[in-house]
Amino acid sequence: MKKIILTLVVVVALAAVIAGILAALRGKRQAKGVSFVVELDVSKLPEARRGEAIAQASETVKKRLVEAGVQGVTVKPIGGARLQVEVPAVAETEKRAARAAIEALVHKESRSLPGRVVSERTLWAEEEKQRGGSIQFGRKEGGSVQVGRAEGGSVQLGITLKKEAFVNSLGMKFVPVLGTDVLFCIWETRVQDYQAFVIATGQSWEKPNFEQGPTHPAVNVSLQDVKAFCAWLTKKEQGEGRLRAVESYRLPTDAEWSVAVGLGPETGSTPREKDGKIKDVYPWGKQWPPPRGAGSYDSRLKVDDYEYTSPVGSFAANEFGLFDMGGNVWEWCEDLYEPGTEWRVVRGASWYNGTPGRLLSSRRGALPGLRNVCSGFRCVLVVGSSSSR
Ligand SMILES: [Ca+2]
Ligand SMILES: [Ca+2]
Repeated sequence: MKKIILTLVVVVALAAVIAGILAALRGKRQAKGVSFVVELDVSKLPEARRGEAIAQASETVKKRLVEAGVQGVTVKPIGGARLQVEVPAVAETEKRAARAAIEALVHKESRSLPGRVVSERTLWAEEEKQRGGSIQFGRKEGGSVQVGRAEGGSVQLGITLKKEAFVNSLGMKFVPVLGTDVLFCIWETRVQDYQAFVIATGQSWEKPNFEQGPTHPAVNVSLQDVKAFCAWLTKKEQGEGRLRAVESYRLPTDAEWSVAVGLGPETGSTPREKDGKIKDVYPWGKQWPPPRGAGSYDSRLKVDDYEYTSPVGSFAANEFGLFDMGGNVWEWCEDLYEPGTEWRVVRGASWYNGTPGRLLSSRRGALPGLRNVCSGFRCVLVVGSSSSR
């Protein structure tokens, strides 16, 4: 009898140990990734256009994920109006953030085709294979979801999906720019935007000696004027509950502007040291002279049909969806051209410029911050998470 009881105890104990080992093994199992099925709502499209629209949404979503540094992602239509999105190396605990990110991305990239995630499945790996270059999804302060890439210990953040494609009270549109923590206005600040500020505050504003419509970029604005515009708009929209207390408008920094124009790493620590250093890179690419439609520049280049400024957004947008980064008006930045001086930085050249040196993406204009007819500005929106890294 005693023997039987002892055997039973041993068997139960062994079973418990085996169960424990299995549980521990399960716990250590690595997620290889996650697969989502996204269903697109095509009900508003005529039947004949649905197939093409689904294929297009699939391609755009994939492209944006790749641009954000997500490696090994696959996106493919799987019949019906459904897309299968497989993202590698997402930890089980981060699945929800990944799901929200994918959903928001689909929503953003297929505006006419609202989509939602209808199923998700974890893809398990046999062994741990996570190394540098793996994908991380995470939430930052303020609840924003970001897609990014971890490489050699440092995390390069990708798309900020909170407030993506934010439109403010003046109709100014803002989009995230990969590699910065802010949203950039896709346009230079327009006459109609600046006019609202002038009317509300009684700010003096002298119009230029050429014709400008309401969607042309505002000119004759000093650095002090444009900073006052940003402060006024921040206060107004915080008061209206459109912006949270941690959110605000300002000018881009010189470094943020470089990222937004698509420049690679620059050498030098001040705008002056970086000025004109990277040769042969222009906002439209590497060729000279610029191709037709490159932007609003000196009419002698024959790339546009405007003698002075053009309406914002008249030419193709860059990879981030930003217009007129090159040309139309020089854009004020936050920085001093060089510490210890009063010179301020403007970027991107204007309708008045047409020489190769002036039009380089790396070119800085150094101005005393005063009003002139070639300089305007572009706003960025700080979303309140830039201090967390
Ligand atoms: Ca022109
Ligand atoms: Ca410009």
